[in-house]
Amino acid sequence: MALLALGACTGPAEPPPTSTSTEPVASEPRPSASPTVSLRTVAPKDLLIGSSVVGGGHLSGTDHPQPLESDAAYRQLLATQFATLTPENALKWASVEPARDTYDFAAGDAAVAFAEQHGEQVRGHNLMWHQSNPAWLTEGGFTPDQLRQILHDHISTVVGHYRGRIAAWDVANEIFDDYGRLQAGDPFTDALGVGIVADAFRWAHEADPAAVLYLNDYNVESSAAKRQAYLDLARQLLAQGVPLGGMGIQGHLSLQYPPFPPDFRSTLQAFADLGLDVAITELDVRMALTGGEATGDQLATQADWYRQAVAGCLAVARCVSVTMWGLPDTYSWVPATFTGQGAATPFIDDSTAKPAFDALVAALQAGRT
Ligand code: 9MR
Repeated sequence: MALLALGACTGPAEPPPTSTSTEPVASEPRPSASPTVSLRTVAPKDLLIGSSVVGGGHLSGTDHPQPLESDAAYRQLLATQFATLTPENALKWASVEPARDTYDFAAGDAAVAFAEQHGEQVRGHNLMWHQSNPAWLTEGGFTPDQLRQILHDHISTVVGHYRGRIAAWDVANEIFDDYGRLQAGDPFTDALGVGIVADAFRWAHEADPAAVLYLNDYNVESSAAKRQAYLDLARQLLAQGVPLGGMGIQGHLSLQYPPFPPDFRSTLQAFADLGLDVAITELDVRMALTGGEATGDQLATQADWYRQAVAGCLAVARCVSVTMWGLPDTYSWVPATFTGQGAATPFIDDSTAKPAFDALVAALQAGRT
């Protein structure tokens, strides 16, 4: 099969690596052409390849692009390349319940309808988190009992609204810090302790018994303490009969911290061994940019990291999906969050793929190992 039309060497000459560079030296083609192959077509049937739907909803503090509304090439990219989509912001608390008991499903509905129109699944993100909560919730002075009621009503309403249409939900997002302690700032675990997580899963299950319900976090593959906290919690929840169905490994990786996380695959396997589905839910590989540009060497290393992430998922039978976050680079969350960093996704813009795209195609074509 002649599937790869990417990789022609069209870019400028690379600057020599500096003596302080931590990136491996390699020569690799510069990014080039629009993809002529679809990731979802080359992926094995039992591995869904996905993307977030950037923007969506109305979070204060950041000016989010809304390309699903305004950018036809972006819609084309999402429609042709992926088998699962995750609204990046549209279903967060501040977007979906901006005032108490007042719900705004417009952006979420648009993303879900788009996915359905193109035969794609949807992951719902998220139902409790320490960020992107509305002021009415965080500054409302609610008692623990009131917070319990508020969380119940939110989960029942939001999950119920999409009953049968959202295949998997990130129920509890980033509830532990990198030391394995409860993450401060989540209004619900702050007030009610980790026990509220079990209730959140039960309420989500009542609202949509068919949805697979996930814990979800970053650095699980690199922080042993965080990983252990999740393994312990998952065991407890399962022992109590809580409808926990999966563990989401976000996969926000950085070339500034080489090598590729050595425990990536064994982390997926450890959760699979508990009987859970596992998913890579927010994969991206950011890097420090010199003069706003990635070097060929950086792009080659990035491609290899994308390959390793997908290969890790393919090696674990219960790994069901790999979702990339905030693509293409022009819409990624990274530059606004990490000054001087970016180029984190496999696409420069809506129609220009990078070496990471070739690596994804090759890894997916290799199939399950
Ligand atoms: O990419 C998201 C960005 O657009 C939002 O401003 C930000 C705050 O809501 O959240 C980003 O996505 C995060 C995700 O929801 C949870 N894991 C970390 C992601 C990157 O910060």
